[in-house]
Amino acid sequence: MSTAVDSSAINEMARQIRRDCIRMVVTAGSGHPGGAMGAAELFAVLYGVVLHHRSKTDTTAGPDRFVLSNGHICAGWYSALSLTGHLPREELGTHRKLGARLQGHPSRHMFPSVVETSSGPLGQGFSVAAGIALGKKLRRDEGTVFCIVGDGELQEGLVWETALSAAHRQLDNLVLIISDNDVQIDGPTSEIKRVRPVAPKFESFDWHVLTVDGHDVPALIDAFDRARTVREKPVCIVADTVMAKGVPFMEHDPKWHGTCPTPEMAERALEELGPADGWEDF
Ligand SMILES: Cc1ncc(C[n+]2csc(CCOP(=O)(O)OP(=O)(O)O)c2C)c(N)n1
Repeated sequence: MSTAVDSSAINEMARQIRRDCIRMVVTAGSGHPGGAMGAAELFAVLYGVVLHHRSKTDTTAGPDRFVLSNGHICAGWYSALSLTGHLPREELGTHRKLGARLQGHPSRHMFPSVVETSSGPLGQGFSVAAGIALGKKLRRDEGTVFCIVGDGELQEGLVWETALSAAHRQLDNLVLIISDNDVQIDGPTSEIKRVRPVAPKFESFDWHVLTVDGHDVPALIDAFDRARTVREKPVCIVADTVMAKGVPFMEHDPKWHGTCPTPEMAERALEELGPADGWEDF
């Protein structure tokens, strides 16, 4: 159990993830800052508190496993990996560069010791995560498979095939985290193709559902603790998040799904986030 955690350190980690997202996208000249910044506490809590890995260099060695199904928000994931010793900090400057490990969508080919499956085609990562969980069950392996998806991603049919299969197989070693920010690439999810309310949909598919403020670190830690105790059902954590959280002029705006800020905007955004504290910028 993770009760004795200093949540102020995890909040600080989330703030650094947001700074890194802005700087990575601006350094690359393109990318997806908004969803990544909105999921900063999810990455910070997972990598700072929840995930147990035998190896810093090979997280696929278990016992826990992680899949980022909404691969476009990988800037936040790479930042969390760098802040917890899985990557050199300076490698963040190679994001989206040809030949780099830190591709614009996670590449298993380029980074096999961390990326369980390449992701970008929405829905696919979740189905692979469920397959990993089933494999672990069949081998009676310890550990849990954690997978993040976006709310727009829930529009994919594959998500619901996977949800059916995971409940049928009673995959209680699978935890799905939905970053429910009501934003997708072209606008508000509720206007494009409504997926809310999400919790009753997963409940009706026989999942155990927890709903939580996705920026509340103690509440997230508690949800992950509870998720590990559920038996005979997969667990879905519906995390209420804000696109581009932490930078008021970017928050909630679908533009920041996949737009690179100008250098002037980036400067303003970094000012809003406050200076690096405890970590060096890469
Ligand atoms: C199968 C598939 N269809 C379409 C796309 C194009 N696409 C990329 S991201 C995205 C929207 C995803 O929305 P959400 O998961 O809510 O992401 P957020 O805006 O919150 O980052 C779409 C439609 C894709 N990557 N894969």
